Amino acid sequence: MEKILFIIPPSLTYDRFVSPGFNERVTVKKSGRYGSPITDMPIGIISLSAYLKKHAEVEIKLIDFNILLNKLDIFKYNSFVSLYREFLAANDWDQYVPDIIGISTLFTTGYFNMIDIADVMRDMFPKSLVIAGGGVPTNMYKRIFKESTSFDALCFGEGEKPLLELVAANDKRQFLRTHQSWITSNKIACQESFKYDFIHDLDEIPFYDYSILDLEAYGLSPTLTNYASYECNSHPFHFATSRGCPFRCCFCASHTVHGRKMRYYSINRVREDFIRLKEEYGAKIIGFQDDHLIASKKRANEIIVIAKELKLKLYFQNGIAMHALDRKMLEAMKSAGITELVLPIESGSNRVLRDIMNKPLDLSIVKRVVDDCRKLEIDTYANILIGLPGETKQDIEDSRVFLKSLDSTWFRVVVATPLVGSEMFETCIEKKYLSSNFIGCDFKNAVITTEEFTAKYIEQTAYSLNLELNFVENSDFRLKNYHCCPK
Ligand code: B12
Repeated sequence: MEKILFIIPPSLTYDRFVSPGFNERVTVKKSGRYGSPITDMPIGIISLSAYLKKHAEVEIKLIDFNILLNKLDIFKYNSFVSLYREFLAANDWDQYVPDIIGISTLFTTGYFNMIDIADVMRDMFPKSLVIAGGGVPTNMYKRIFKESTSFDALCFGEGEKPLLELVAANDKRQFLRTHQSWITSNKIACQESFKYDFIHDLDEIPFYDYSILDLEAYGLSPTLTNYASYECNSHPFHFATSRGCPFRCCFCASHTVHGRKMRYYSINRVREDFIRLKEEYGAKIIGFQDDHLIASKKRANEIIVIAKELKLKLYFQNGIAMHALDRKMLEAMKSAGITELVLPIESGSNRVLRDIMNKPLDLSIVKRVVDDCRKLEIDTYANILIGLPGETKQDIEDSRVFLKSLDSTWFRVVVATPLVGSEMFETCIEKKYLSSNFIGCDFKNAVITTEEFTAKYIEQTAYSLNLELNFVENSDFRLKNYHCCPK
């Protein structure tokens, strides 16, 4: 029986945790005010766990440091490293010697935490294999191997098949030398290239292994509690019914892990899994994590009908491609009890959408969808980004004027963040637009300075746009709509 320990590093830096920015959500503990780690269920890990358990004899455990940070009443550590060490020692993890330690790092913001955890684990368990997977290892492997000697290998792209083969291999180190989805320092030195090893029919992955999660703790995830209509007495269960996205938005890095071709779970599987979530776990709410749920309108409709039959409440927290949100689709959503939608509008300037973001969206569609949602009493949360390379102050002004005329319920205005793996990141590197702290950056903390604007200007403009669109010009006030949001 192979023992596998998965670890999820804190997804924000220590500095951001102990001194959150003025414009960030904070968590209050007995010892003070701290940044607020987001804790959606880690679908990648519960998918890997389910797949391994189906095909191999494994014992799987998980430590999610974001959950731990949220649960601590008092934070007394002068670094995350002291937290890791004390937590592992206090909970007897040093007695549990895993064969494989797998760190999952999806976000650039978790980069240094991942390196520190690998170093701590290497020190505690010199004989275990230390590996990592997710968007950060896939895109930053050269830098990781330069900065740390603690990793045996990094996974390129999705991990189900590569990890299963690693678990099954008798000589694991030899296997890592030969398989093309495993990145090692030697292969980098020999300039070898790496390949994805995707599962094409997602039905091959069994029901996600929710059993390894501390479900109640994940229930506190702020991504859903942010919604006005969220009912605190119920648990969100995260789920993805597809992988991949064909679009080429310049700010997105998701394709570097999942590719651009859509892959799906069958509708029957979605139904079976929803029923199981309901019956085994008492699920009432599903939080979708698909990048492009509405790639097929017919399929999306079928999913909505299933949820309606099963009386499950649905949240689409990543937003839904707006061109697919025609009146019929919105009506179907409303009749299934959907009372809010995140709209990935991204900019109120057609020039920025088309020429800079490569986003297949036109503002006439935005206006139509927002107006339809208003009529159907669906609250809308408009995602807006400013500060991309190539964007001008005039573009931001054009965007502001358009957004002020839009009746979206709320606006989430954030600063453009150069995600490693995105086209925007490459542009920033090429043009030397990035400040040195870009690794810790998140959507509140601007790091791009161009010939047109400074990072500080973008941060301040995003903040004032937030005040202007959500409060001074609040659409509900403007429309004299004073009743509470619909339930
Ligand atoms: C769900 C999600 C979240 C959840 C994550 C929950 C979790 N722990 O998994 C939450 C809400 C917390 C989140 C937050 C953020 N997110 Co997010 N998120 C996603 C999203 C939509 C889906 C992730 C997912 O479930 N994918 C499906 C599963 C199956 O894939 P996976 O998790 O990648 O896992 C596979 C592989 O990566 C690999 N793998 C993963 N771990 C491991 C470990 C080992 C050992 C191995 C071998 C393999 C392996 O195998 C897995 C199975 O195939 C992705 C987009 C996407 N589709 O990936 C963005 C994405 C990961 N997020 C992104 C970003 C930027 C953020 C935020 C920074 C945004 C923000 N608001 O500030 C924050 C960061 C957190 C913070 N600072 O607090 C970017 C990351 C890019 C980057 N370079 O940083 C992505 C790629 C979106 C994008 N448009 O580019 N996010």
